Amino acid sequence: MVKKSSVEKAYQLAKERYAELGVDTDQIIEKMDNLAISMPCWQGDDISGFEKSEHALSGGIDVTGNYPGKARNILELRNDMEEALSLIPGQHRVNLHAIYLDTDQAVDRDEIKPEHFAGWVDWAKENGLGLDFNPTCFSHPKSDDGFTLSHPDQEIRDFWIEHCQASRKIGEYFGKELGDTAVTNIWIPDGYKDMPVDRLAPRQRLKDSLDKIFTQQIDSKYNLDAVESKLFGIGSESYVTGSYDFYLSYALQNEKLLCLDTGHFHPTEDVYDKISTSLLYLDEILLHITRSVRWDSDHVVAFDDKLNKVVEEIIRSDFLDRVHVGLDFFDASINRTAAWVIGMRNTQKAFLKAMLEPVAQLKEFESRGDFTSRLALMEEYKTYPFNAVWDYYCLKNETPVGSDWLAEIKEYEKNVLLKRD
Ligand code: RNT
Ligand code: ZN
Repeated sequence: MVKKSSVEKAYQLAKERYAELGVDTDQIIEKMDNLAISMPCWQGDDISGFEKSEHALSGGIDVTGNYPGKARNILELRNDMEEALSLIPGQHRVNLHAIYLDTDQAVDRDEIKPEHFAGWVDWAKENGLGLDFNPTCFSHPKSDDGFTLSHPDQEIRDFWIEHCQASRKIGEYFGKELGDTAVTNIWIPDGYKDMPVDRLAPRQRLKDSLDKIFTQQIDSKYNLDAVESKLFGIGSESYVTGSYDFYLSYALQNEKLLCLDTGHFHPTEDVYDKISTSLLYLDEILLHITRSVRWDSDHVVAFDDKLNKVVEEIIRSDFLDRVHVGLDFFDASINRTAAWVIGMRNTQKAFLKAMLEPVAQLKEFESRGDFTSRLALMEEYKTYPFNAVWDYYCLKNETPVGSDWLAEIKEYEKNVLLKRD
């Protein structure tokens, strides 16, 4: 166990170092309270969900691994999330998919209603959480041929349009009930494995479907809509209807949130560089922070350069109010509860580190054309003692410091997870 007194001592020293730069660490610790991260519920059960009629995972995404302890029902999933959240400082949000409905009957996707999510709202209230939502346009017989909102068959398109409308009503319900705006994010798997002849028609159909979905008026006080682009999926390697250009244009023309999933771009493409441009034209964006290893593999978020650069962009331009931060990963090869803790804490650490940077000073060097100082100092600040501030932040929030959380997860694994079949 990390000693409380050593955390406090290290914090005092770090506080002095940052004060020399004009950075007030106490103030930044308070600012961290504004960071609510949307935790993906689907990490807990490999995106299985709790529909009564079971559907295999489809849509060109894949979960690999067979670590024991997967949540088998809503109660277990909630318990696992509570366990994870108890090891993560701050107040956060939970991101639900439509397939996580809380009901005894089989309800098809176009029939979902707020009442099917009332159990989640009660749970969110009890735990002081916000809720976000996603229509599930995959893992269903009507998406089996790889198309949903851009399907050539009008009847199938209508089914998914109704599902998305029903989903927005659930977002609205969350927002109203919790007094905290929900974000409902539309992602569809639509695309072709091989080269299409007609790249236009599916996009015309998608545009038309989205227009229909959004004719339903919903107060943005309760629900905000986001649209998520993708580069390719398994089985949609050659063409994706909802490409980046498609949704950037759609979001711009229709005042929707653009969802940037950090795994949905070319491996060498800089996602962080898209934030200043999109927020110059759009009011708000949604992030799906994930880690892609060679492909869009949705590994648990690591504290790496890619994460830090995305987060620095948000903080350096003071965009925190306009960026909804969500995570998106699903790894079944490690303890699933630990996966949440690792991904959430890493993201928070990156935010704290970015907040500790003396941005005004660096911008001043830049505006004076002193690029030597800019580079020299940006490099120096990378290794400033931010971790001492992070430890203290955890201590202050009565959450484990350093790796102490792991022992608690191991206990939970032994007492709860390994007792599941
Ligand atoms: C898929 C998208 C999408 C999903 C989740 C489960 O490539 O990233 O966001 O991961 O909705
Ligand atoms: Zn995503």
